[in-house]
Amino acid sequence: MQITLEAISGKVKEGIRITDAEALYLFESNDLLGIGELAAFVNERKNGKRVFFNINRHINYSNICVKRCDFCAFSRKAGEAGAYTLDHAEIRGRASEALLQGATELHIVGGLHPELPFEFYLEMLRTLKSVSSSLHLKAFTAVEIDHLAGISGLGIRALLQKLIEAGLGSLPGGGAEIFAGRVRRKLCPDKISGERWLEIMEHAHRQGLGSNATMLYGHLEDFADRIDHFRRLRELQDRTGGFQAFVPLPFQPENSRLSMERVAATTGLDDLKTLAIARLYLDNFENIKAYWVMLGEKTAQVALAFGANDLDGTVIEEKIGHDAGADSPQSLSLAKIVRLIRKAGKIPVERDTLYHPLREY
Ligand code: V47
Ligand code: SF4
Repeated sequence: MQITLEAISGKVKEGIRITDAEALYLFESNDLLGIGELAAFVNERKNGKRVFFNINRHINYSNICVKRCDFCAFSRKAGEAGAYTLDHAEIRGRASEALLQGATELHIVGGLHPELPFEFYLEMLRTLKSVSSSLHLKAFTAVEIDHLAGISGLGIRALLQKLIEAGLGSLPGGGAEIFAGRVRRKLCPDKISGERWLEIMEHAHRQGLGSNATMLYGHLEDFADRIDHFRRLRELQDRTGGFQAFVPLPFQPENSRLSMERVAATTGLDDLKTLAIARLYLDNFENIKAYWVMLGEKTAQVALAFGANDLDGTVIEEKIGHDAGADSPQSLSLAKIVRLIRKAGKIPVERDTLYHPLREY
């Protein structure tokens, strides 16, 4: 049968999965509104008019990293200008501030530090939990988990168990970049492979740790690579059900080696289409997050009409996107998030990290 948007729409409405060829057809189509309408239909069927957000704070404990991913404007070598590592007192101070501002979650990630001992990470989690046992610690990408396995000498299962005992609540979705080896070898040649990222997530899910999944797009990949990424996530989600949300991350082109190669920022059309196709393809993901830090507030708001049901959070002190030139503000107030969602004709719902509703506005 010939692939058309009408045929895809018929399948989707019957709850039948779209194929890779159909996803490619959608990526190559310029019928943004047709694709968006279908994604919005699927989203409303799952989530009604409710749009989630949470109150969180990012803590990037160190930007010192032994890797040099071509797209990253955040990392520094030890001793380089701008390199920093927060000590536990500073980390505790940030958590206390976050608590006063109503945060329920801390999003904690950093570079792969050449010298910090494993105990630093355990102590960091314990310190944060001692600020308030109710703060959810969403910490360490699969790339950091692999690094911690290396420095602790532990297998992934034993390592995760120790981190859980110290207070880890879930894993963020970073480090996935793009799984396809051909692109990954150019983009971040010495980072763990896509296969290893998926293996670590599978371990985490089987140990009861939820996680998110990201995809960094708009650099060297093509549409087939994005679909390959989606397919591997959908397959893992079929096996474990452990992914809480999918978060597409548009490449921010400033201050990195990749920007020297004149990779331009993504367009609004590409951002909205990618979100909408993610909603259609990833039929086993409940939540598609429009991450306003990288999309910008206005595109993130419009994304709510293209299949997204989560605006992430109030996000205080984000560094990774802002070091790479993201021109969104450093944080959004609760009032502003609520307004963005209401003005999109939706109902704002504050959630916790595990997507339990806390308060409807
Ligand atoms: O892994 C790095 C990406 C990620 C750039 O799980 C860049 O809820 C764009 O994963 N342009 C970290 N992206 C951020 C992240 C994240 C953010 C928000 C929510 C969640 C979640 C996860 O940022 C990295 C990398 O993929 N990144 N540099 C850049 N120049
Ligand atoms: Fe290091 Fe992560 Fe930046 Fe790569 S993306 S250089 S691993 S901080």
